[in-house]
Amino acid sequence: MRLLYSPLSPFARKVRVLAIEKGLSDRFTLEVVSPFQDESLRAQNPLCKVPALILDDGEAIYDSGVITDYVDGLAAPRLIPEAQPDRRRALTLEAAADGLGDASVMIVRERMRPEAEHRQDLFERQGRAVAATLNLFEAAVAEGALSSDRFAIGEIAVAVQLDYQDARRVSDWRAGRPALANWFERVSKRASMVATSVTVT
Ligand SMILES: N[C@@H](CCC(=O)N[C@@H](CS)C(=O)NCC(=O)O)C(=O)O
Repeated sequence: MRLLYSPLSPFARKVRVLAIEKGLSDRFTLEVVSPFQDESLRAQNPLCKVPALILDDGEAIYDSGVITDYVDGLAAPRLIPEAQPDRRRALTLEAAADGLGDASVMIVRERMRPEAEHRQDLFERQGRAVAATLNLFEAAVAEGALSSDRFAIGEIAVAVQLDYQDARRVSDWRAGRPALANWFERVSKRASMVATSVTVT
């Protein structure tokens, strides 16, 4: 299988971390693609986004949630719970984390535009989404919904997005969120997180 990814994409990193946690990383060849520069990606994913996974028979699957679902089904241990209510809770956590990523990518792209053209309404609306999801994660740590005892789909999705906040300096997310900061400090030391981390200079 070929995983088309960009090193900084938190969505692609979610897939890579899950594959490492499951001991499946040697089943993939990794191919770096620049979604904003390489239009050839559109032949595999009409949205021209990473990640995209190309199966051995050439079938392309996306987006990251579909890929993690497929990869999780390849081998035990299951990192996406199969039984309710754990399944919907884990997938809702993943959806919140992915939404944090979408809002953050919008902010980062907007910042790259000339300052005079910056859309303050975009910063405000997406900034509210970022702050509210981070607050939800702070509460989730306190309630045990974000666990230190397991590193399953919800935890993986949140961890990669928190690191993206740092990499792209999206927000000062640790301020006022001590439980989340402590939780991240612990999970970011996992081999899967270290192996996939990228420093932006
Ligand atoms: N919902 C998608 C989001 C993927 C995504 O937004 N990827 C970004 C990179 S971080 C991308 O490829 N963006 C290109 C674009 O928006 O045109 C997923 O979970 O896979």
